[in-house]
Amino acid sequence: MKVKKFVASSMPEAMKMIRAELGNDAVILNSKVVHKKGFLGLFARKNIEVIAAVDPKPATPPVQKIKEKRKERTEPMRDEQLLKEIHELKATIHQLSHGGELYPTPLKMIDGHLIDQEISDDVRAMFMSTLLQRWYTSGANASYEEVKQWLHEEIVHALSSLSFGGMSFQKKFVNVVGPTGVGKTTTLAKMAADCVIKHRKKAAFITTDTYRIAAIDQLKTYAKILNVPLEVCYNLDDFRQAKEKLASYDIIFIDTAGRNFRNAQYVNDLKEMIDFNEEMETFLVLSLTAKWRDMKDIYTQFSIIPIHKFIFTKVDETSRHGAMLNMMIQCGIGAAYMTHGQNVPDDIVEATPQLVANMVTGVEQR
Ligand SMILES: Nc1nc2c(ncn2[C@@H]2O[C@H](COP(=O)(O)OP(=O)(O)OP(=O)(O)O)[C@@H](O)[C@H]2O)c(=O)[nH]1
Ligand SMILES: [Mg+2]
Repeated sequence: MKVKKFVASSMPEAMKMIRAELGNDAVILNSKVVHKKGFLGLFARKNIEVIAAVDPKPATPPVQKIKEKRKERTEPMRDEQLLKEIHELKATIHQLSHGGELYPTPLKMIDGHLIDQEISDDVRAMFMSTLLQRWYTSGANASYEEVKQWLHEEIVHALSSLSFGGMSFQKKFVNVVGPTGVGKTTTLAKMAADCVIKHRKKAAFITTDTYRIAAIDQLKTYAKILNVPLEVCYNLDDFRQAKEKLASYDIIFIDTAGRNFRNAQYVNDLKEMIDFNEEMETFLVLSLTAKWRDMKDIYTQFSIIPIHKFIFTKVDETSRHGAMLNMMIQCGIGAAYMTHGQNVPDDIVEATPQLVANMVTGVEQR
């Protein structure tokens, strides 16, 4: 880390010097007012002394920078004074991100927006720390709209390392799992329609949902409309037989029964019924109308089977979209699709980090 002291007549002047010498990634470690003595002790001038630092490593996404800085805290540093100042700065940032009251107005408004979107406290603190750093390094005079734009960029950065986009078409089996009534069957029908109509693949359905009488009929209706076969499986033997029978098909869509996710036995039953091998792409379907803490419990329950991506449904039924951001950041799993209505095959879009950022910030960007 390169650390340097700057003395200027005003904060904007100091920021200009810092940007020119250390670049836009520089962070302010400390600032104070100093008095420069004039002739014979007269005409003392007020100046601003700013200590700034920059990490000479190549550009790292800001969210990752925060994580790296946390790691650095444990490493011994030679300069005791610098270490003290960094700790003071961290304490200030922590205080700001937890109190909120001390934020400059545009950041305070952003914090309120994140709370309204039901972003969890730790995810919110992570974004607010990054925004606060950007606020000071950019001259501390950005507007609310500019800070919102930064938030959009930071969300895209934070999600950029996760896997996004629809079916890979690399796996023969596509499987949807999740709690009751989230839209698994409807979403599977939308995905199958896309596969048959747009991608001209030879598709088939398997259902292991034999708990509700109407469940088989529901999928049968979609199979009829799409003119694809449907096999009903009651156990792993049935599943293996269906697999053989449908061997000549390109993609097989598997519907599963929604059960109370609190019952761990349900997820174990799924393992008994479906052969989760490397040919299978499994999506955990979550409704945005659910509480995000419940979503987390659902994920924990389902994590004994390999979950490739999330599908977020019922986006049209809520204006709070923070839950999906919380889930993706905390579980380290991206999203395949978002669904926004009951119409098959229309109400589905492929998920992207930009789309998530658009929904959370309200900033429209492609
Ligand atoms: N508003 C809205 N409704 C949806 C969406 N997706 C599904 N639904 C509706 O949600 C209800 C349940 O959908 P299903 O597809 O049967 O849900 P499921 O997860 O298969 O349900 P179980 O098999 O009983 O666990 C139906 O009325 C669907 O039309 C969506 O994106 N938005
Ligand atoms: Mg269903």
